[in-house]
Amino acid sequence: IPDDEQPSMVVNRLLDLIQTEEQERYRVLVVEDSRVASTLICRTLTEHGIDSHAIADPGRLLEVLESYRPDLILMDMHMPRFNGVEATRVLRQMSAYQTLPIVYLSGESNIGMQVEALRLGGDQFLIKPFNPVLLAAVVKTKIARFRDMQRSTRVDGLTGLLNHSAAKARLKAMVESAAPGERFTVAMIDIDHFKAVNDTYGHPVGDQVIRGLAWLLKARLREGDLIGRYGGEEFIVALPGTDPALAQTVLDRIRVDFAALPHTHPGGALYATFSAGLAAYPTVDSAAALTESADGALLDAKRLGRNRVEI
Ligand code: GH3
Ligand code: MG
Ligand code: MG
Ligand code: MG
Ligand code: MG
Repeated sequence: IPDDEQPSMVVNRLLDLIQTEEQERYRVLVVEDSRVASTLICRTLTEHGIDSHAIADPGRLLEVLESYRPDLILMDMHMPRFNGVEATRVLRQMSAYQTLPIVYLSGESNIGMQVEALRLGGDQFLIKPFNPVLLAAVVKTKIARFRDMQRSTRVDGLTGLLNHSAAKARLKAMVESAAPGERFTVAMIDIDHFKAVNDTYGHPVGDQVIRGLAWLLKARLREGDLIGRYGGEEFIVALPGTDPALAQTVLDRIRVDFAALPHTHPGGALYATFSAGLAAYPTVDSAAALTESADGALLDAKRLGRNRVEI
């Protein structure tokens, strides 16, 4: 790979490969007091398909982080009102920004200062004037890894659904951001007599049953619906804009199809069922009360004989 200013086709191709499967474009916040520098940085990022937003005053950092939600910060070091290193140190004390990639892009050539900047929370140090290809590569690779890491803390490994804490957080956000008059229904779903499946066919076959239900839920529900694996063989679902009667119809169809879904095991196929309980927002108006109420309805469904959906 040549290291002159003109990137070869090979280098450009390598860069393109870094961001291929992501649907959401990468977002970079540029903190830079020089207008000339920030224009050049943002143009370079745009040329590589990366969105950016520039601020000259780190005093606005927290407010802009909230609204723009960048995947990475490109941080200048020396700015009139505030120091980039100080800003970074402050961000690292906030739980929300502990792992956000922060890359310095500064004219500071003193190695001691650079090391200190990294020690206080920076992830990498790039020097001005910058090489545009190196800048794009650093930004893309850092963001790709950051997104992978964020994803792995939210997603359940067996099913690919949101895990317990991510599903809970999503439900809480649904309640907090609900507009007046908005409604949705929450369902707690639990596979029936699942212990017997494990005891009879073994844990790996039990896992396949769990994955089967996860697949069916993903296939049948909409893009904006919340689907999470709440516990071992328990799932949580929330259907925006859906009243309990409609949610019951939707889940009843899934229930019937799940009961007919064969799960193969070495000796043939087994069939499983689930029970579900529903709770409706805003009749029930907090995330905790919604899961509790849906859990109560689930218990009713179990008592009433299982393989049914109760409100
Ligand atoms: P019920 O109809 O009342 O829900 O009966 P159940 O047997 O499904 O209820 P219970 O909650 O007692 O059993 C759930 C079982 O799920 C117990 C646990 O060993 C099993 N389990 C939990 N997580 C997993 C998992 O990830 N994989 C497998 N294969 N089994 C799991
Ligand atoms: Mg500066
Ligand atoms: Mg259970
Ligand atoms: Mg149980
Ligand atoms: Mg169960």
